[in-house]
Amino acid sequence: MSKQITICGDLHGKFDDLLVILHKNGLPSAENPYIFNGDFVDRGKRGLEVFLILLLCFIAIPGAVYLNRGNHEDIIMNQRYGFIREVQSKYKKNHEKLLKLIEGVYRYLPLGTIINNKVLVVHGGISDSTDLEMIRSLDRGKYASLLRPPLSDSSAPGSEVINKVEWKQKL
Ligand SMILES: [Mn+2]
Repeated sequence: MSKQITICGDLHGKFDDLLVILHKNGLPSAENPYIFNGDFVDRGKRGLEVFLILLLCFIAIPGAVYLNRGNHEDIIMNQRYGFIREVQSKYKKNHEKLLKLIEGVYRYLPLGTIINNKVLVVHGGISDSTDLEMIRSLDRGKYASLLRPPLSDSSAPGSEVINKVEWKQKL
């Protein structure tokens, strides 16, 4: 088990900042793990590079990197804050396919990381009305965007209400 863990927030497409952090604080490893606490993309020019390097670390170095979903890991946010334009300009032919894949990855990013069963790290913090048990029980793959509630996939009475209550917990 590592002695320390580094929590890093809101890179927002600043690839140079990521490199400086890794240079000064050391490359991610099981002994030097990082939590990247969401908002990898939008605003900066190199969101794709940031996100791909983080995903690569996640896959290539087990236990080195934990990735939380921020409010910008959301395809509708990306339309407003620049990441869609970035991907379109870098991948003129394949941007649609790539963005579909990215949307799929967003759905499976966890909302939070728990350190030593004591500290919960989430991008937006929690409020008085946050129901941690409900968050634990969420099927996170259901949510492509926090800005639009999911369509109810059941015609059972009340199912849409439940979905909206669940969805609100994520805001
Ligand atoms: Mn942010």
